[in-house]
Amino acid sequence: MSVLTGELKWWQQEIIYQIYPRSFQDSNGDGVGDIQGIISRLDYLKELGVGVLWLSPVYKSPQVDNGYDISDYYDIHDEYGTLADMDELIAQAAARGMRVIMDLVINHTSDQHPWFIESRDPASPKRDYYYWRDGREGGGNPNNWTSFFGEDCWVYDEKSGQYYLHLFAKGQPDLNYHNPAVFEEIKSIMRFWLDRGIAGFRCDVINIIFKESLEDGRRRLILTGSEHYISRPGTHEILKKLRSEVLDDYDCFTVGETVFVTPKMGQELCDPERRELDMIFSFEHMETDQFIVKWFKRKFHAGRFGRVIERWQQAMYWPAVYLENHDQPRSVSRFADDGRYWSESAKMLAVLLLTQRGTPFVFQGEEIGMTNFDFASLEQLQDVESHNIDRLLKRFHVPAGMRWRMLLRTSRDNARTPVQWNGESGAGFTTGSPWLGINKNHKKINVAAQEHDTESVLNFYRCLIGMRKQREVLVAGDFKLIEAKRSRIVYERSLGHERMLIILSFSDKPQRVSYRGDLIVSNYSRQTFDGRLSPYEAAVLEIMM
Ligand code: ISL
Ligand code: CA
Repeated sequence: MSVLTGELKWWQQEIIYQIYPRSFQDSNGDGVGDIQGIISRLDYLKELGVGVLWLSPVYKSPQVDNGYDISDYYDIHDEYGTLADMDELIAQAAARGMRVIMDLVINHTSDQHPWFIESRDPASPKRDYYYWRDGREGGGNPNNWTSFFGEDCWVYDEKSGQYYLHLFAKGQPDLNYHNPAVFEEIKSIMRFWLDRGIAGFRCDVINIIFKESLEDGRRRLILTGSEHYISRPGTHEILKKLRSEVLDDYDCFTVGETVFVTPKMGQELCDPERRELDMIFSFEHMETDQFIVKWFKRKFHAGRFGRVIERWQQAMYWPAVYLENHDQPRSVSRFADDGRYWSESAKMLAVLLLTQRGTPFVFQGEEIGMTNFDFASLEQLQDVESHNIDRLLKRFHVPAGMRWRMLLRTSRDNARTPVQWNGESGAGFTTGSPWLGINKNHKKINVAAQEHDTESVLNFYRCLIGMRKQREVLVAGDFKLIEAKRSRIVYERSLGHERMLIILSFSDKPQRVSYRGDLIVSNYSRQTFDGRLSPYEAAVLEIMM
């Protein structure tokens, strides 16, 4: 599926920047990022060279899961601002040639959403907006499913005498897509925002929205029951209809977050002929350092990583390329070295991100090489998932030291610490007390320190983004894996007569390779390439044909 037909669409030529609004920029000193804060950084984003901003949810929300629990889809969360602020952001971005996309969280709402509150009354017309079921005969949950956040996925509601389903936190009841009224509600929500001028959606856990049946699942270590809802035909139907009944009326695109997808499922979800999604985020490359479940780590292996990347580069018509988001630990801490070779490592990963086929997504702070959170106690973590998991592991008598090590490496808060704008006490993020701790390394790793340093990670990103825009071979050229082993990944991009070779070291030891060509990108200050690779070196060679 790697042959492209016709011209590239605008969203295939842009670099997308993910903003986690809570942690991006606070404008009023309450310690929480907000929309005015984002507006104040638009020039920075423009200069970085990104063309689209994806905002994690800014809708009204009790913030049980930082906005992924929505209580009003038609309004902005108070801490973040107002609808007028959002309109201003869209307009100010447009004035700089940038577009904004929003997160569309439609698998579930908040339990504080008026639909859910009404639905707790069994006689309410909203009852069927959610999955309400009787317990089993003799007591207990309606089925044996388990949730994404390490708990049961049913809650018994005294008021209505039944249980409701939630695949994520208790405060996130799942919507029932067997009910056509729910589908109509979603269509109006999408139109509301598209009419305000947004350019598309990142669709949260979109491949699991349709539950085909609520029967017991095969028992598994994680997500018992998932065979009943992962990429079922009902989901494909909904996506096709959202496309033809809403999205087709706008110049927009969608990128679906899809969990537990295989390349075949992924390809089916965004095959242009089928007209469902435009791109998806797959997770297999993020799982190469995990052992069955994310809380059990295995050593990162660049060879395994490279082979997974290759598989998805080949499988997808148009890949969404990313190494970080708000749910994953920081890439430089995870896949390379955030110590001695921090700068080389962050730049090497930038090359990996920006030389693959597809549309790259940069997560806030990745462009300055932000590292994992240096938290020192569980109390410093805010994420509902981290606390649930710790409780669950404790119940299974996993020793405290082991639980701690797991959280250090896997907590989603690793990615969620405030953006490090400068070396001052609030890191330029806030003048108040930040909602989540700021990494102590902000004294060294920050935007202000990198802004005018020609050797900085930030300026490396700027150059590379600029170069990618000039060279279509990097955007759309064929991808061919040449080598993938523990110490390095090498691949080739080609388009017509153009050929580039990308050599990435994942080792802290020097290596020798036999590739030669004109050196056009290096994360070391070199003019030519003679086959010697320094630790974590990245070299892009142009090969004349
Ligand atoms: O982050 C994960 C595990 O640590 C994933 O399983 C994650 O829960 C899954 O990718 C779904 O993520 C999305 O939906 C969640 C929300 O908490 C995440 O932040 C969001 O990206 C529920 O809305
Ligand atoms: Ca604020």
